[in-house]
Amino acid sequence: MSHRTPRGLLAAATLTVAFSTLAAPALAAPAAPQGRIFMVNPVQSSGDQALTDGKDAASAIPEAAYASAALRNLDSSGGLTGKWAYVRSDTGASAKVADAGTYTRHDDQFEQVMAYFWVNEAQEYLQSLGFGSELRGANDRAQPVRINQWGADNSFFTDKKAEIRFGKGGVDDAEDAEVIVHEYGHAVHNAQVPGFGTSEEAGSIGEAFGDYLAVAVGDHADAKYGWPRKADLACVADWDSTSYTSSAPHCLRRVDTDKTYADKVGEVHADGEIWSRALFDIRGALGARTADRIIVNAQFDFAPDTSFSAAAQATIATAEKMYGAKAASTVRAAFAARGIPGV
Ligand SMILES: [Ca+2]
Ligand SMILES: [Ca+2]
Ligand SMILES: [Ca+2]
Ligand SMILES: [Zn+2]
Repeated sequence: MSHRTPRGLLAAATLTVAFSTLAAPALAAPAAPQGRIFMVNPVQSSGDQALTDGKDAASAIPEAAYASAALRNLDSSGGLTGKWAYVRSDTGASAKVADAGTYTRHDDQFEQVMAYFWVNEAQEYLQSLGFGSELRGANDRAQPVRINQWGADNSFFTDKKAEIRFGKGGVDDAEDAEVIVHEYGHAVHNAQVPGFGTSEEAGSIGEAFGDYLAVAVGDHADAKYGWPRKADLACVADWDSTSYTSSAPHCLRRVDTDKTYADKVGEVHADGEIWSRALFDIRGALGARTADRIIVNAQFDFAPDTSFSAAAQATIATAEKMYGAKAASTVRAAFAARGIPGV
């Protein structure tokens, strides 16, 4: 007995030394800087459908709508440049990381911080699903983002420069994380299949995926950070859309409409709601993680000018390959419910 105690103490002492040696570099690394952001968007997080832009006044949005969150993966430049996002602005001065915790929505720099945070968050979500490690990377590079005065109420992804641009019409577009992540969805699609979206149905799938990814990333972030969500999960861009929708709940689009293939009108945003509802149903049936791994992984196999039918078949085949026949039949049922031909 007597010789055990000293040995035990010695072992404990050795372990303490080992742990402190291991811990030293981690403790020396600086904590990620904090940025002030909206918790997805202020309408969704507050449930207040009466919020309005008020000409970009800071006073139009209560303090409680902001959260402080870590800006991860930044380089050492002091600006919003990092591993997954590269933010530039044509309006106002460039945001400084050192000041990122102080901006209000009235400051041009607030949207820059929002764009950095949410693009990084979206790529981190894809990484957490295995894209870039177990599975092929999906836009796993520094995404160029530009905030631009002259875009009117029109944000877009340009596949020539592979750059996302956010306009400032109505509510500044980059004040709504769902607008940011929607555009990032186009960048993801284009990275997976260069030039994706050359047919009307492929374009609709692109709009649908952007909407779906916006909802998925926001939902993931709400759970991860413990942020409130007081609006329907299926409502996209609750805040940006307050400037162009008259009735509440304010949604740019939804991912839970009853549209089917028979409702096609030949406009990509409208027809995207057929596809996004199928994705939302797959999520409901298989759970977010499994659904999103299938949905994104399948997109590598889409042709740039794919049809709904071919893309649905590719998604069913991916589900079968990754999770087996039962998952495949669940995915098939979601597309069949939308009347997609050939499934
Ligand atoms: Ca603003
Ligand atoms: Ca807007
Ligand atoms: Ca929303
Ligand atoms: Zn779009």
